[in-house]
Amino acid sequence: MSDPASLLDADHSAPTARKQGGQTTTALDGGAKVSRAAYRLAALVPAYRVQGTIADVVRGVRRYVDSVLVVDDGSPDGTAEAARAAGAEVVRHETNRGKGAALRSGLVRLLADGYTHAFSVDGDGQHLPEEMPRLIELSRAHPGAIVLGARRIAPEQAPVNRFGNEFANWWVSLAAGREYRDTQSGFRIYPIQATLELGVRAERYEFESEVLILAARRGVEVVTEEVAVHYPPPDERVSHYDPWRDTCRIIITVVPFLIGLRR
Ligand SMILES: Nc1nc2c(ncn2[C@@H]2O[C@H](COP(=O)(O)OP(=O)(O)OP(=O)(O)O)[C@@H](O)[C@H]2O)c(=O)[nH]1
Ligand SMILES: [Mg+2]
Repeated sequence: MSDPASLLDADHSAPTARKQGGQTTTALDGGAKVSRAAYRLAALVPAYRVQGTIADVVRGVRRYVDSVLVVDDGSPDGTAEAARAAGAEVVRHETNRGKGAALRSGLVRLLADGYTHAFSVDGDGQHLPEEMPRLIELSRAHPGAIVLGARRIAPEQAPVNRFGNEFANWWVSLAAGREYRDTQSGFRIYPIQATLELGVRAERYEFESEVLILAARRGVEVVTEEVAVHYPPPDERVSHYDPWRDTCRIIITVVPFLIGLRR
């Protein structure tokens, strides 16, 4: 496994890279130019009522990134305090606005702070920090791309979620016009500016689906890498995902693309 420090410092120059004003830029498929020399990565953790897990998440991910931003989305518990005590910067929404709204707030804040890339990691501890280096390496090699960590979920780990995931994958892939293996994974690296420019509207869990549909339609590359995840036993799991409500929201996001109301 790569040493985190080398990932932060390495300069992976691609064959198409060329020097421009002292910085190396690379022309990408969508015409976007990303400065390789200026690659700056922060972790972005959307968090809602995760006071029991957030400190470990912050400590786990900070080894691999320049800083950790937690967006506490109106949690009534001690999520924000625990995140701060573990060394994260915290942005707080006064009321709960949803995972998508939290990710968008975080992306805007990180861009203003000079970061080029954001590694989104769930606050409930399901994502494994040790899986980050491979994705970071891919992101450095494809700085204009969204790097997607496709979760390896064993059938016995989450039978209900599995059906919902397959269902969402099918619809989202149809609207995107290309096949995606895991459209719901929140373990991703976003090129911040390009992602904000997609104009994603979703406020809740549909954010992840809408990003992938818009990315496919606008020519933003998506690179997928399989990752392991941790699923605690069902009685210990805290999930805010409501299979009916949130799956309906995904369908409502997808349909306008299918009937030509959105492009
Ligand atoms: N900011 C914010 N984060 C949220 C909200 N709902 C969920 N999250 C975070 O999003 C991440 C994923 O939420 P989960 O409820 O675990 O959803 P999931 O991982 O897709 O579903 P499970 O497989 O059931 O765990 C966690 O880090 C939550 O803290 C919200 O309303 N606002
Ligand atoms: Mg979860």
